[in-house]
Amino acid sequence: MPLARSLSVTSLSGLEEWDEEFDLEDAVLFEIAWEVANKVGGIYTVIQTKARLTAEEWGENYFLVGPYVESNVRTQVELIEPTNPVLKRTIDQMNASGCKIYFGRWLIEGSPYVVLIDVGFTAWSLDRWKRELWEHCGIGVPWFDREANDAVLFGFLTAWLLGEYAAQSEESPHIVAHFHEWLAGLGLVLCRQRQLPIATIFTTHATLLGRYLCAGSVDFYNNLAQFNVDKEAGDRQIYHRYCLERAAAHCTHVFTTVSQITAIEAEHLLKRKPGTILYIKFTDIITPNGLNVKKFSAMHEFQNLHAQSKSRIQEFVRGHFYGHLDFNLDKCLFLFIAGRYEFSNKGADVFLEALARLNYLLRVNHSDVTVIAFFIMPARTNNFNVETLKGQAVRKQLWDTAQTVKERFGKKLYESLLVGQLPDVSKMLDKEDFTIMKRAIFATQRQSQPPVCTHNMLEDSSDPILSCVRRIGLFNSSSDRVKIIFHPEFLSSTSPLLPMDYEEFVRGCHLGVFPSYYEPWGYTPAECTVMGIPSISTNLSGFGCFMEEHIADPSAYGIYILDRRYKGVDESCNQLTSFLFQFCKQSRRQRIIQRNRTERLSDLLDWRYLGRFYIAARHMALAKAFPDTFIYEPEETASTAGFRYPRPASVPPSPALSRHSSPHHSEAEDNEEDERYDEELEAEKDRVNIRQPYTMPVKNKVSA
Ligand code: G6P
Ligand code: 1S3
Repeated sequence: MPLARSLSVTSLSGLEEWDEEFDLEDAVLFEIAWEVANKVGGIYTVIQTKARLTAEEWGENYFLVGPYVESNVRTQVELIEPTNPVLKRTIDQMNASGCKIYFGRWLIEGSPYVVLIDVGFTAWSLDRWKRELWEHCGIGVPWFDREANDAVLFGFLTAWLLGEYAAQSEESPHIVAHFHEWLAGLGLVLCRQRQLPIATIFTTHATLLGRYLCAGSVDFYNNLAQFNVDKEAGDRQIYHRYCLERAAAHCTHVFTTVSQITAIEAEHLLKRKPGTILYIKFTDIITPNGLNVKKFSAMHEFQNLHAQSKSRIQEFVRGHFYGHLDFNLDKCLFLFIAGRYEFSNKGADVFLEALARLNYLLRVNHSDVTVIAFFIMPARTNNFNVETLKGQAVRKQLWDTAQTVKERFGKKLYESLLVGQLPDVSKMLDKEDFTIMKRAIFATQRQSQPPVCTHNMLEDSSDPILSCVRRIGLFNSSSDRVKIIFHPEFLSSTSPLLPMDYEEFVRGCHLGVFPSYYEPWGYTPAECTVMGIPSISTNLSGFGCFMEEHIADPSAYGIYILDRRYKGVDESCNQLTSFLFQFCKQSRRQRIIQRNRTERLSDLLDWRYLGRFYIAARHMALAKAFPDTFIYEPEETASTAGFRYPRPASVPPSPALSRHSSPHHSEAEDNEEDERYDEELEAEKDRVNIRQPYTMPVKNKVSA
């Protein structure tokens, strides 16, 4: 019996209500990726956050397929018997033929079903499958590339699974198989080569060659059309991987990627533009990455969370800079960059250079602001360094000392009050108290500067961040207004040093800085946005371009977009320095207003809004693979105008505009300014919450 599945999304402020009813017949969706229940990078976030919405739409007919990794399964998956009888027969049949396939529920929002394949268990088939791959597809995979070997095993096993599912179905099924990234791409190629009745989608989250080329010293975007792709891939010893990726991109019914900029890259490097279907040229379909946006019942709850998390970071800073706390923590701004450690692709090089220039500007302008820039990028280490651990121990000791003296003080005060006397404050602290305190203060004396790096690096002398810090001379000295802390490990709430998880840490910071050169999408600034934390991204990142397209004045909303496309590195560094310097000049009130504006953009990044592009891709694929059953109607394809957040009603929070008329301003003037801002804030809220008409680039509709 046909299943009518509907999805209703009506709660997005300012964005079009979305209420669709469409008939998916008996269609089944398999979504295949190496990062299903297996965190490696950004694709995990895509799949994990999108699962709830996809499960709402496809219900019992949605299956994620990934590799079986025992440690992940132990913590994230509840293994159960397959619920779907066809899938049960499929898995039983494969397990009886020498495979090891598990079925379970992934314990995340939406609790989707997962089919997990133990690729190692079938490694004995590797050589046979490689030969088949060579004979049928002309792709040779060398023995030494372990990741590519896994891709071969995973590819053959997923194609087997899908083929078996089709064979076990009583009536001819309508299967959609959505493959992510080259590691999963071979399954798609084999489905097509074996002519299985499956609608296929391939999403690339970055191109292999793009990532490799950008990491070298290549003027990537100006030469996109000129690269000799085969030679470049061969030179980098990734030709076989490149072939797997390109084959998947060309075999698929629908090819998508996460941003317009990566679509252009794919067109030149993979020789197919995402969204086009062979012969029928549908409009481009880009599937931008979304997030599950958490809504608080109290509108300003996220501001309170910022204050709480900030105070925890301040505690860490107190320890890290012990003996050198000669700056005002209340005037200290926390900046951070985080992600995979690709020094120049992620823009850590530009950030460091801009920090050096900012340090100079803050010093010559006698600013009382101190900037602490955190670099959270995992590198090879052998644990925390002694000096950093000592810092936190000293802080703890000072805290304990203060508590001891406070208790002794309190006891004396209490005794004095008991006998009906006001205490003689000069005698409240005795010699012993002073000894305790002096001893504690002596312990805080330190000969060295506060360390730049929190860990012992294995490649200290050649590490790119540390080498750059040495060159620009930002060593956390007292005269520096910009301090640097390099934490070469992802954050964890169980860390003895900075016991915070990533989300908590981001909430406590003031600004995320992501000046990437190569960034197909970029989750880090998106995560900042939904937490109400302003960020800097670039017009070479998918996120930056997306925000530029949808917001009339991004910087007014705390979305700073650095120009790395039309400017040289030096100019980009200057622009970044200027963004940072302007940010440092904001008052607390301006920062609060800006955070409110940033947080209001969350709906734009919610899967409840962005999920529609995935839906459109699936409909396109169904229509292409099963034209007798499904018709895709690309209505309004000409319009790509889309939604645009208007310029905020009030002036952007520019420091220049908020200066007091006289240096000796009165309290009344202060209050007046506060009231003005509150009114502006209210006006903005009303303005942005008006429902704006939204025109979808493509209208998703499948008629049965
Ligand atoms: C939030 C809190 C305020 C706090 C402010 C600090 O808005 O609700 O109580 O004063 O954060 O902002 P800042 O930008 O200085 O960290
Ligand atoms: C990729 O992960 P990355 O950090 O290596 O995929 C992510 C998810 O689509 C994307 O956000 C990121 O830009 C890509 O680079």
